[in-house]
Amino acid sequence: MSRPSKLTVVGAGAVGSSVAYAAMIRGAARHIALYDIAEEKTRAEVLDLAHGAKFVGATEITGGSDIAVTANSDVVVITAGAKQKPGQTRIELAATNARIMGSLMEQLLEVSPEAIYVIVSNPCDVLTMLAHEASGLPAERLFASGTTLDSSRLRWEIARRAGVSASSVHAMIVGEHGDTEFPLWSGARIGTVPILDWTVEGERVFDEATLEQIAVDVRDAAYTVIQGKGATNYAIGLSSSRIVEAILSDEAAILPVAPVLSGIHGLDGVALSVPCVVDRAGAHPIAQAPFSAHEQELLHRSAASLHEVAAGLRG
Ligand code: 6V0
Repeated sequence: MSRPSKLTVVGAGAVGSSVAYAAMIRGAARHIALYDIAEEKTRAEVLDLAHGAKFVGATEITGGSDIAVTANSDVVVITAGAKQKPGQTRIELAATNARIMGSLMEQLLEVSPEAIYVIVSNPCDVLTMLAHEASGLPAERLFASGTTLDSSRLRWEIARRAGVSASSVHAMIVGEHGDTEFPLWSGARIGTVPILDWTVEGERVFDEATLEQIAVDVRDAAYTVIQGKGATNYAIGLSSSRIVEAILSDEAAILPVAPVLSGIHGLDGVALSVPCVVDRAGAHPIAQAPFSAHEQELLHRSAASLHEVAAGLRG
């Protein structure tokens, strides 16, 4: 009999506890472990989740501040680390989280050498690059959640204007999870209709200015949420669970996650979100996914920005 699937969520803060909650409700894994150095907080989160066990499918919830709770995981989602403080630069945040990630990865790999690692902590793409270099893991087994969340925000923005369900919108944000991200408009469809051709009561809904506004709103969405409530947690919880489900059910779902690329769109050694097939072996970028010449240029701009941050951290 095969052993039950195990998901470990590292970090029991706003994001990590929401990842565990979403994964529990969606039945993403048979066993969910929560690990954080903050012992009391983690114990409380585990209890609170476990108290809801009656209302969901058969999921075992465990956790604590001993790395042993993470052992033999199939998937590890990493949300540990600081979040951006007012006045703090991205590079300062990156330096703090890179330090945390360095020692964490070493300990996690020791007890879960076969796991697939998904990095959510920010800046998730840069942290993936550094963790990839330090761990030597194959690129498909270590990737950032990247623009999975941003793409969900994009679909919601399009869907509410088009008057259709978000699941019927086929559109993605790619590139960095951050300021240089951009929508792949060239491939965006509502049902089978190219986005620019979509009409409501005979009127076109989307023109270039609307698309530009949507891209800006999606890019800045996190700032808006953080300003109001101090963190973003529900949508990243659901997005991360979605990635875990694709892995554990060997789904071959196409999601915009960010492994370190080699030879994709002429890019090497940089973790950027591009359409990837996600299955039990990890994330595999789709080499033939079409990008317009302008989108290629934007992707290379995103890569240059990430290389710069990573170089700053390598010192
Ligand atoms: P939080 O609520 O401060 O939680 C962070 C947790 O990490 C705390 O409970 C800490 O105790 C814990 N922690 C720190 N160091 C370690 C360590 N060495 N080992 C284990 N645990 C540790 O932050 P929040 O949960 O709001 O955010 C976590 C991270 O997710 C931040 O870096 C955010 O920027 C990032 N996000 C990434 C998103 C994405 O789409 N990639 C989306 C939202 C947030």
